[in-house]
Amino acid sequence: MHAFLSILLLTSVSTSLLAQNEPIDKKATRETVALYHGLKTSMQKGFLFGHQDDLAYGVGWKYQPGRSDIKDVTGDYPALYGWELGRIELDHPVNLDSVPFDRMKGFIRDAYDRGGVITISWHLNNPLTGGTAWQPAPGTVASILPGGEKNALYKTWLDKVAAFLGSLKDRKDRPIPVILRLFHELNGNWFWWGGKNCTPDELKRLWHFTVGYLRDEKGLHHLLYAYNTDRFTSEEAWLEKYPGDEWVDIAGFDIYQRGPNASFIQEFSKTLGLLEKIATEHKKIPALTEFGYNSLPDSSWWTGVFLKALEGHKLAYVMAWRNAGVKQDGSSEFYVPYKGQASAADFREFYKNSHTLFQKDLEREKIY
Ligand code: BMA
Repeated sequence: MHAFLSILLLTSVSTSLLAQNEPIDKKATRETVALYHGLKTSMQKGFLFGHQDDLAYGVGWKYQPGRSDIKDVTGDYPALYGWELGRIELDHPVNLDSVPFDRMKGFIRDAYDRGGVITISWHLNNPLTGGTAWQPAPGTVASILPGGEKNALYKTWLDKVAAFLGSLKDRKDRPIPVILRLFHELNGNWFWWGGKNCTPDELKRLWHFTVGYLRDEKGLHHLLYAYNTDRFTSEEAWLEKYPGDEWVDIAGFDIYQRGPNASFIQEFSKTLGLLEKIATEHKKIPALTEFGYNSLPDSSWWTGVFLKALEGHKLAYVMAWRNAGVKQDGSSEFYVPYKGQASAADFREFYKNSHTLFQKDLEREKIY
């Protein structure tokens, strides 16, 4: 009797441990579960290197089949690709950075075909005012929660996102797993869902509603969910709007260098330590969901600053923001080198480092 009870107990303990070691979606597809475990395994060796909009354009070029600034510099593709859905909610054919959604679908398929990992963000407009994501207004989050005046509108927006995500299929017609990064940088005040523009409780309810809608109403089971803040200085700050362990797969933050190297290395490294602690305690996969040093003015930034700060830390992936080049307003924006850029040679050294994983490393890792 005693032995029987303890076996029972052991079984239930190991099941609950196991339960925390799986995607939050209990019906996640085989490939999605494989990605989840693949990331946990690959992070023991190093981090996947990712880049936003990598295949769509780079500095000085747009839509050249097979091209990528990372490939121009290293001869290899990134391991992870970021894409953005802003304006899909308005039925626009192109996103807020002019990337056509139909082309995006093709790029996602090509990357997945090579074993690449896909992550998607959504700078959705303000559903209350019709302004952009950067135009907060009091009551916006409350207005789209169930019972709110814009909940029905928000559901139609989620329907469009779900249709796009649902249409991402591989050559065998199976859904392509996507890391969906909802309501990013939510500790900053610049987005309508961020900082003081809503209460922690409102954001948590919005998260629960959104995940529940996509997963249970729309039946999408090829998604991992990433929760990320901007730079932060304490565990409490990161957790302020955290929707709970059963609602998040990946834990991350975004950070951009805007000041001197030494203080950036110190802050970045300290923040990575905090993230690792949080990820361990909450059994989540840690990731640097966005980073960059605009226009890369330091020719040895990759090995001298970025790698230095990452030393001794474990992350599943890091994702550099987009190589927009010269934008319509005349300003310039890029975060990975293009051929001939000052930090290109150093980026090749970074590429050779055993902790940085690109496409060719993925072929060995078999992440899916
Ligand atoms: C910002 C900039 C903008 C862009 C936005 C959404 O950080 O790159 O140019 O429109 O992200 O992708």
